[in-house]
Amino acid sequence: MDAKDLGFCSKLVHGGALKDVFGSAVTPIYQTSTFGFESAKDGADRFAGSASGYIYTRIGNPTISALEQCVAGLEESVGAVATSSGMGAIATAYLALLRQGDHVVSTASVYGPTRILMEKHLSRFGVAATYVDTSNLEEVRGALRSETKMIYVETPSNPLMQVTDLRAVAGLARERGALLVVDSTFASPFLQKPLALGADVVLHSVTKFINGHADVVGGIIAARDTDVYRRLREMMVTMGCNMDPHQAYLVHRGLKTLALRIERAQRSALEIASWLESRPEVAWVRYIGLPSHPQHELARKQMAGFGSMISFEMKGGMEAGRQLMDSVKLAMLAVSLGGVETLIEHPASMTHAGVPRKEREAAGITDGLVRYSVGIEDVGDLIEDLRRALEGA
Ligand code: LCS
Repeated sequence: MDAKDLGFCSKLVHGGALKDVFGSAVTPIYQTSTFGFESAKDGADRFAGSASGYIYTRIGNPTISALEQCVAGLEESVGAVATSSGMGAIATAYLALLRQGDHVVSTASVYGPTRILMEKHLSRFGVAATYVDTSNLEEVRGALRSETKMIYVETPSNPLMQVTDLRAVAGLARERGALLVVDSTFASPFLQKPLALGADVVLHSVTKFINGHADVVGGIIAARDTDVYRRLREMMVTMGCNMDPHQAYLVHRGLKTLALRIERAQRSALEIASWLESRPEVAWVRYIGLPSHPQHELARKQMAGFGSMISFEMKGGMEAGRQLMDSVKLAMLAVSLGGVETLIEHPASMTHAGVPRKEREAAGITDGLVRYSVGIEDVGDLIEDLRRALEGA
Protein backbone atom coordinates (compact mmCIF):
# COMPACT_ATOMS: atom_id res chain seq x y z
CA MET A 1 0.00 0.00 0.00
CA ASP A 2 1.13 3.54 -0.71
CA ALA A 3 2.14 5.16 2.63
CA LYS A 4 0.08 8.24 1.64
CA ASP A 5 -3.13 6.19 1.59
CA LEU A 6 -2.71 4.78 5.10
CA GLY A 7 -4.92 5.94 7.96
CA PHE A 8 -3.44 8.12 10.71
CA CYS A 9 -2.81 5.32 13.23
CA SER A 10 -1.23 3.09 10.58
CA LYS A 11 1.05 5.99 9.70
CA LEU A 12 1.94 6.38 13.39
CA VAL A 13 3.04 2.75 13.60
CA HIS A 14 4.66 2.30 10.18
CA GLY A 15 5.59 5.81 8.98
CA GLY A 16 9.29 6.27 8.22
CA ALA A 17 10.08 2.61 9.02
CA LEU A 18 13.48 1.78 7.64
CA LYS A 19 14.08 -1.72 6.26
CA ASP A 20 17.55 -2.78 7.38
CA VAL A 21 19.53 -5.86 6.27
CA PHE A 22 18.44 -7.88 9.32
CA GLY A 23 14.73 -7.15 8.94
CA SER A 24 14.67 -5.30 12.27
CA ALA A 25 11.09 -4.41 13.30
CA VAL A 26 12.24 -1.06 14.65
CA THR A 27 14.51 1.52 13.01
CA PRO A 28 17.94 0.97 14.61
CA ILE A 29 19.83 3.71 16.43
CA TYR A 30 22.60 4.77 14.06
CA GLN A 31 24.75 6.26 16.81
CA THR A 32 27.42 7.63 14.54
CA SER A 33 28.70 11.12 13.83
CA THR A 34 29.88 10.38 10.30
CA PHE A 35 29.40 7.99 7.34
CA GLY A 36 32.15 6.50 5.12
CA PHE A 37 32.16 7.24 1.39
CA GLU A 38 32.74 4.51 -1.19
CA SER A 39 35.28 6.66 -3.02
CA ALA A 40 36.49 10.26 -3.23
CA LYS A 41 34.09 10.75 -6.15
CA ASP A 42 31.20 9.31 -4.12
CA GLY A 43 31.98 11.77 -1.27
CA ALA A 44 32.09 14.70 -3.69
CA ASP A 45 28.85 13.53 -5.34
CA ARG A 46 27.03 13.23 -1.99
CA PHE A 47 28.09 16.77 -1.10
CA ALA A 48 26.99 17.97 -4.54
CA GLY A 49 23.64 16.24 -4.07
CA SER A 50 24.10 14.13 -7.23
CA ALA A 51 24.51 10.88 -5.24
CA SER A 52 22.35 9.72 -2.36
CA GLY A 53 23.76 8.64 0.99
CA TYR A 54 24.40 10.11 4.39
CA ILE A 55 27.40 12.36 5.07
CA TYR A 56 27.47 13.61 8.66
CA THR A 57 24.85 13.39 11.43
CA ARG A 58 24.29 17.14 11.76
CA ILE A 59 23.23 17.06 8.09
CA GLY A 60 21.26 13.83 8.27
CA ASN A 61 21.14 10.38 9.85
CA PRO A 62 18.91 7.33 9.13
CA THR A 63 17.38 7.21 12.63
CA ILE A 64 16.56 10.92 12.52
CA SER A 65 15.27 10.64 8.92
CA ALA A 66 12.89 7.86 9.96
CA LEU A 67 11.26 10.16 12.52
CA GLU A 68 11.24 13.07 10.07
CA GLN A 69 9.54 10.97 7.39
CA CYS A 70 6.97 9.72 9.86
CA VAL A 71 6.03 13.24 11.01
CA ALA A 72 6.17 14.59 7.44
CA GLY A 73 3.50 12.02 6.53
CA LEU A 74 1.35 12.80 9.59
CA GLU A 75 1.45 16.53 8.84
CA GLU A 76 0.76 16.04 5.10
CA SER A 77 3.90 18.05 4.35
CA VAL A 78 6.71 17.87 1.78
CA GLY A 79 9.22 17.18 4.54
CA ALA A 80 10.08 17.62 8.20
CA VAL A 81 13.22 18.78 10.00
CA ALA A 82 13.94 17.41 13.48
CA THR A 83 15.67 19.74 15.94
CA SER A 84 17.41 19.54 19.31
CA SER A 85 14.41 21.10 21.11
CA GLY A 86 11.13 22.87 20.46
CA MET A 87 12.93 26.19 20.91
CA GLY A 88 15.46 24.95 18.32
CA ALA A 89 12.55 24.47 15.90
CA ILE A 90 11.20 27.97 16.62
CA ALA A 91 14.65 29.59 16.29
CA THR A 92 15.16 27.73 13.00
CA ALA A 93 11.81 28.96 11.65
CA TYR A 94 12.45 32.59 12.69
CA LEU A 95 16.01 32.67 11.33
CA ALA A 96 15.28 30.80 8.11
CA LEU A 97 12.20 32.81 7.16
CA LEU A 98 12.81 36.38 8.43
CA ARG A 99 15.22 39.15 7.52
CA GLN A 100 16.07 42.66 8.74
CA GLY A 101 13.12 45.02 8.42
CA ASP A 102 10.49 42.26 8.53
CA HIS A 103 7.51 42.45 10.85
CA VAL A 104 5.78 39.54 12.59
CA VAL A 105 2.26 39.37 14.00
CA SER A 106 2.16 36.81 16.79
CA THR A 107 -0.19 35.25 19.32
CA ALA A 108 0.25 37.17 22.61
CA SER A 109 -0.14 34.19 24.92
CA VAL A 110 2.61 32.04 23.38
CA TYR A 111 5.07 29.92 25.36
CA GLY A 112 7.23 32.47 27.27
CA PRO A 113 10.64 31.82 25.61
CA THR A 114 9.06 31.99 22.10
CA ARG A 115 8.17 35.59 22.86
CA ILE A 116 11.51 36.31 24.57
CA LEU A 117 13.45 34.99 21.54
CA MET A 118 11.59 37.43 19.31
CA GLU A 119 11.40 40.49 21.59
CA LYS A 120 14.86 40.30 23.12
CA HIS A 121 16.93 38.73 20.36
CA LEU A 122 15.36 38.92 16.88
CA SER A 123 14.73 42.61 17.64
CA ARG A 124 18.54 43.10 17.77
CA PHE A 125 18.64 42.04 14.12
CA GLY A 126 15.92 44.45 13.07
CA VAL A 127 12.85 42.20 13.19
CA ALA A 128 9.79 43.80 14.82
CA ALA A 129 6.77 42.00 16.25
CA THR A 130 3.26 42.89 17.35
CA TYR A 131 1.50 40.63 19.85
CA VAL A 132 -2.26 40.24 19.59
CA ASP A 133 -4.99 37.85 20.60
CA THR A 134 -4.95 35.85 17.35
CA SER A 135 -8.26 34.21 18.27
CA ASN A 136 -9.70 37.65 17.38
CA LEU A 137 -9.41 38.05 13.59
CA GLU A 138 -9.92 41.80 13.72
CA GLU A 139 -6.91 42.16 16.02
CA VAL A 140 -4.79 40.16 13.56
CA ARG A 141 -6.01 42.23 10.61
CA GLY A 142 -5.39 45.48 12.51
CA ALA A 143 -1.80 44.53 13.33
CA LEU A 144 -0.77 43.73 9.75
CA ARG A 145 1.67 46.12 8.07
CA SER A 146 3.18 46.20 4.61
CA GLU A 147 6.39 44.72 6.11
CA THR A 148 4.54 41.83 7.78
CA LYS A 149 6.24 38.70 6.46
CA MET A 150 5.11 36.17 9.06
CA ILE A 151 2.02 35.47 11.13
CA TYR A 152 3.07 33.26 14.02
CA VAL A 153 0.24 31.45 15.75
CA GLU A 154 0.30 29.11 18.70
CA THR A 155 -3.00 27.24 18.82
CA PRO A 156 -4.19 26.09 21.26
CA SER A 157 -2.00 28.60 23.11
CA ASN A 158 0.10 28.05 26.21
CA PRO A 159 -1.29 28.36 28.88
CA LEU A 160 -4.69 29.92 28.08
CA MET A 161 -5.86 27.45 25.43
CA GLN A 162 -6.96 30.20 23.06
CA VAL A 163 -7.87 28.73 19.69
CA THR A 164 -7.08 30.63 16.49
CA ASP A 165 -9.08 30.12 13.29
CA LEU A 166 -6.26 28.82 11.10
CA ARG A 167 -8.17 28.84 7.83
CA ALA A 168 -9.14 32.50 8.31
CA VAL A 169 -5.66 33.60 9.41
CA ALA A 170 -4.10 31.66 6.49
CA GLY A 171 -6.35 33.72 4.21
CA LEU A 172 -5.06 36.98 5.76
CA ALA A 173 -1.45 35.78 5.43
CA ARG A 174 -1.96 34.91 1.77
CA GLU A 175 -3.48 38.32 0.99
CA ARG A 176 -0.35 39.97 2.44
CA GLY A 177 2.19 37.56 0.97
CA ALA A 178 3.18 36.58 4.53
CA LEU A 179 3.91 33.06 5.75
CA LEU A 180 1.72 31.46 8.40
CA VAL A 181 3.78 29.52 10.95
CA VAL A 182 1.85 27.46 13.52
CA ASP A 183 3.08 26.03 16.80
CA SER A 184 0.75 23.03 17.07
CA THR A 185 2.43 21.49 20.15
CA PHE A 186 -0.73 21.53 22.29
CA ALA A 187 -2.75 19.71 19.63
CA SER A 188 -0.18 17.31 18.12
CA PRO A 189 -0.72 16.02 14.56
CA PHE A 190 -3.47 13.74 15.87
CA LEU A 191 -5.82 16.61 16.71
CA GLN A 192 -4.90 19.33 14.22
CA LYS A 193 -3.52 19.61 10.66
CA PRO A 194 -2.42 23.24 10.18
CA LEU A 195 -0.96 22.69 6.69
CA ALA A 196 -4.24 21.25 5.42
CA LEU A 197 -5.93 24.42 6.75
CA GLY A 198 -3.58 26.66 4.76
CA ALA A 199 -0.55 27.21 7.06
CA ASP A 200 2.90 27.19 5.44
CA VAL A 201 4.86 25.76 8.37
CA VAL A 202 3.85 23.69 11.39
CA LEU A 203 6.18 23.06 14.31
CA HIS A 204 6.13 21.13 17.57
CA SER A 205 7.99 20.76 20.78
CA VAL A 206 8.16 16.94 20.50
CA THR A 207 9.13 17.00 24.19
CA LYS A 208 5.35 17.05 24.75
CA PHE A 209 2.68 14.87 23.12
CA ILE A 210 4.71 13.52 20.19
CA ASN A 211 7.24 11.81 22.45
CA GLY A 212 4.83 11.63 25.37
CA HIS A 213 7.03 9.99 27.98
CA ALA A 214 8.86 12.90 29.61
CA ASP A 215 12.26 11.43 28.76
CA VAL A 216 13.36 13.53 25.77
CA VAL A 217 13.57 17.21 24.76
CA GLY A 218 13.20 17.77 21.01
CA GLY A 219 11.47 19.65 18.22
CA ILE A 220 10.27 19.24 14.65
CA ILE A 221 9.18 21.53 11.80
CA ALA A 222 7.23 20.52 8.69
CA ALA A 223 6.53 22.61 5.59
CA ARG A 224 3.93 22.64 2.83
CA ASP A 225 6.26 23.94 0.15
CA THR A 226 9.61 22.54 -1.02
CA ASP A 227 11.43 25.89 -1.10
CA VAL A 228 10.40 26.69 2.51
CA TYR A 229 11.37 23.16 3.58
CA ARG A 230 14.85 23.58 2.02
CA ARG A 231 15.36 26.93 3.78
CA LEU A 232 14.39 25.38 7.13
CA ARG A 233 16.71 22.39 6.65
CA GLU A 234 19.63 24.57 5.60
CA MET A 235 19.19 26.81 8.66
CA MET A 236 18.95 23.85 11.07
CA VAL A 237 22.08 22.23 9.58
CA THR A 238 24.06 25.49 9.57
CA MET A 239 22.96 26.53 13.04
CA GLY A 240 23.63 23.01 14.33
CA CYS A 241 20.47 22.48 16.34
CA ASN A 242 20.03 18.94 14.99
CA MET A 243 18.38 16.13 16.88
CA ASP A 244 20.60 13.29 18.08
CA PRO A 245 19.99 9.69 16.82
CA HIS A 246 19.22 8.33 20.28
CA GLN A 247 16.78 11.19 20.90
CA ALA A 248 15.13 10.48 17.51
CA TYR A 249 14.78 6.79 18.33
CA LEU A 250 13.00 7.53 21.62
CA VAL A 251 10.70 10.12 20.05
CA HIS A 252 9.81 7.75 17.20
CA ARG A 253 9.02 5.01 19.72
CA GLY A 254 6.83 7.32 21.79
CA LEU A 255 5.04 8.61 18.70
CA LYS A 256 3.60 5.19 17.84
CA THR A 257 1.10 5.42 20.73
CA LEU A 258 0.18 9.10 20.20
CA ALA A 259 -3.47 8.41 19.33
CA LEU A 260 -3.99 5.94 22.18
CA ARG A 261 -2.45 8.29 24.74
CA ILE A 262 -4.40 11.34 23.60
CA GLU A 263 -7.72 9.52 23.30
CA ARG A 264 -7.43 8.38 26.89
CA ALA A 265 -6.03 11.59 28.36
CA GLN A 266 -8.65 13.78 26.69
CA ARG A 267 -11.49 11.62 28.02
CA SER A 268 -10.12 12.15 31.52
CA ALA A 269 -9.50 15.85 30.85
CA LEU A 270 -13.17 16.44 29.99
CA GLU A 271 -14.23 14.74 33.20
CA ILE A 272 -11.71 16.65 35.32
CA ALA A 273 -12.51 20.02 33.69
CA SER A 274 -16.27 19.55 34.24
CA TRP A 275 -15.62 18.57 37.85
CA LEU A 276 -13.34 21.59 38.43
CA GLU A 277 -16.04 23.87 37.00
CA SER A 278 -18.39 22.69 39.76
CA ARG A 279 -15.91 23.40 42.58
CA PRO A 280 -16.49 26.42 44.85
CA GLU A 281 -12.71 27.07 45.14
CA VAL A 282 -12.33 27.56 41.37
CA ALA A 283 -13.21 30.90 39.72
CA TRP A 284 -13.17 29.63 36.12
CA VAL A 285 -11.89 26.77 34.00
CA ARG A 286 -10.44 26.91 30.49
CA TYR A 287 -10.77 23.60 28.69
CA ILE A 288 -11.41 23.52 24.96
CA GLY A 289 -13.85 20.65 25.35
CA LEU A 290 -16.19 22.61 27.65
CA PRO A 291 -19.01 24.66 26.09
CA SER A 292 -17.84 27.54 28.37
CA HIS A 293 -14.60 27.83 26.34
CA PRO A 294 -14.86 30.92 24.10
CA GLN A 295 -13.66 29.03 21.01
CA HIS A 296 -15.31 25.69 21.77
CA GLU A 297 -17.29 25.70 18.49
CA LEU A 298 -14.26 26.68 16.41
CA ALA A 299 -12.19 23.94 18.05
CA ARG A 300 -14.92 21.44 17.28
CA LYS A 301 -14.59 22.29 13.57
CA GLN A 302 -10.83 22.76 13.39
CA MET A 303 -9.59 19.97 15.65
CA ALA A 304 -10.25 16.23 15.83
CA GLY A 305 -10.51 16.37 19.63
CA PHE A 306 -10.00 18.72 22.56
CA GLY A 307 -6.73 17.45 24.03
CA SER A 308 -5.72 17.15 27.63
CA MET A 309 -4.58 20.60 28.77
CA ILE A 310 -6.63 22.50 31.36
CA SER A 311 -6.05 25.94 32.89
CA PHE A 312 -8.04 27.26 35.82
CA GLU A 313 -8.09 30.28 38.06
CA MET A 314 -8.32 29.81 41.81
CA LYS A 315 -10.69 32.17 43.67
CA GLY A 316 -7.99 32.71 46.29
CA GLY A 317 -5.48 33.90 43.65
CA MET A 318 -1.75 33.15 43.81
CA GLU A 319 -1.77 31.93 47.42
CA ALA A 320 -4.58 29.41 46.86
CA GLY A 321 -2.87 28.21 43.67
CA ARG A 322 0.38 27.73 45.53
CA GLN A 323 -1.31 25.73 48.28
CA LEU A 324 -3.05 23.55 45.73
CA MET A 325 0.23 22.83 43.92
CA ASP A 326 1.94 22.02 47.21
CA SER A 327 -0.89 19.70 48.26
CA VAL A 328 -1.41 17.43 45.23
CA LYS A 329 0.25 14.05 45.61
CA LEU A 330 -0.40 12.17 42.37
CA ALA A 331 0.01 15.07 39.93
CA MET A 332 3.65 16.08 39.79
CA LEU A 333 4.55 19.73 40.37
CA ALA A 334 6.67 20.30 37.27
CA VAL A 335 6.76 22.23 34.00
CA SER A 336 6.34 20.52 30.62
CA LEU A 337 3.18 18.75 29.51
CA GLY A 338 1.76 16.14 27.18
CA GLY A 339 3.30 13.09 28.86
CA VAL A 340 1.74 9.96 30.34
CA GLU A 341 2.11 11.45 33.82
CA THR A 342 -0.13 14.29 35.05
CA LEU A 343 1.73 17.56 35.73
CA ILE A 344 0.65 20.76 37.45
CA GLU A 345 2.42 24.14 37.26
CA HIS A 346 2.07 27.88 37.83
CA PRO A 347 2.57 29.81 34.53
CA ALA A 348 3.12 33.29 36.07
CA SER A 349 6.10 32.18 38.19
CA MET A 350 7.36 29.28 36.05
CA THR A 351 6.85 28.81 32.26
CA HIS A 352 5.96 32.46 31.61
CA ALA A 353 8.04 34.11 34.38
CA GLY A 354 10.43 35.63 31.81
CA VAL A 355 7.61 37.63 30.17
CA PRO A 356 7.34 41.05 31.92
CA ARG A 357 4.31 41.31 34.23
CA LYS A 358 2.57 43.99 32.13
CA GLU A 359 2.69 41.91 28.93
CA ARG A 360 1.89 38.73 30.83
CA GLU A 361 -1.23 40.23 32.37
CA ALA A 362 -2.26 41.82 29.07
CA ALA A 363 -2.06 38.31 27.57
CA GLY A 364 -4.39 37.08 30.36
CA ILE A 365 -1.80 35.09 32.33
CA THR A 366 -2.85 36.04 35.84
CA ASP A 367 -1.18 35.18 39.16
CA GLY A 368 -3.98 32.81 40.16
CA LEU A 369 -3.76 30.73 36.99
CA VAL A 370 -2.88 27.05 37.38
CA ARG A 371 -2.07 24.77 34.42
CA TYR A 372 -2.84 21.06 34.55
CA SER A 373 -1.63 18.52 31.95
CA VAL A 374 -3.74 15.37 32.20
CA GLY A 375 -1.87 12.08 31.86
CA ILE A 376 -3.14 8.52 31.47
CA GLU A 377 -3.58 7.57 35.12
CA ASP A 378 -7.04 6.50 36.40
CA VAL A 379 -9.25 9.55 36.24
CA GLY A 380 -10.82 8.70 39.63
CA ASP A 381 -7.38 8.89 41.25
CA LEU A 382 -6.66 12.26 39.64
CA ILE A 383 -9.98 13.74 40.78
CA GLU A 384 -9.49 12.38 44.29
CA ASP A 385 -5.99 13.91 44.37
CA LEU A 386 -7.39 17.30 43.32
CA ARG A 387 -10.36 17.05 45.71
CA ARG A 388 -8.10 16.44 48.72
CA ALA A 389 -5.74 19.23 47.65
CA LEU A 390 -8.59 21.73 47.07
CA GLU A 391 -10.21 20.92 50.39
CA GLY A 392 -6.87 21.40 52.13
CA ALA A 393 -6.08 24.60 50.18
N1 LCS B 1 6.10 25.56 22.07
C1 LCS B 1 5.24 25.30 23.07
C2 LCS B 1 3.77 25.50 22.83
C3 LCS B 1 5.71 24.87 24.30
O1 LCS B 1 4.83 24.62 25.27
C4 LCS B 1 7.11 24.71 24.49
C5 LCS B 1 7.68 24.26 25.78
C6 LCS B 1 7.97 25.00 23.43
C7 LCS B 1 7.43 25.40 22.23
C8 LCS B 1 9.46 24.84 23.55
O2 LCS B 1 9.81 23.50 23.49
P1 LCS B 1 11.11 22.85 24.17
O3 LCS B 1 12.28 23.61 23.67
O4 LCS B 1 10.96 22.98 25.64
O5 LCS B 1 11.08 21.45 23.65
N2 LCS B 1 6.79 24.37 26.84
C9 LCS B 1 7.04 24.12 28.08
C10 LCS B 1 6.09 24.29 29.11
O6 LCS B 1 4.99 24.76 28.97
N3 LCS B 1 6.61 23.87 30.24
O7 LCS B 1 7.91 23.49 30.10
C11 LCS B 1 8.28 23.62 28.70
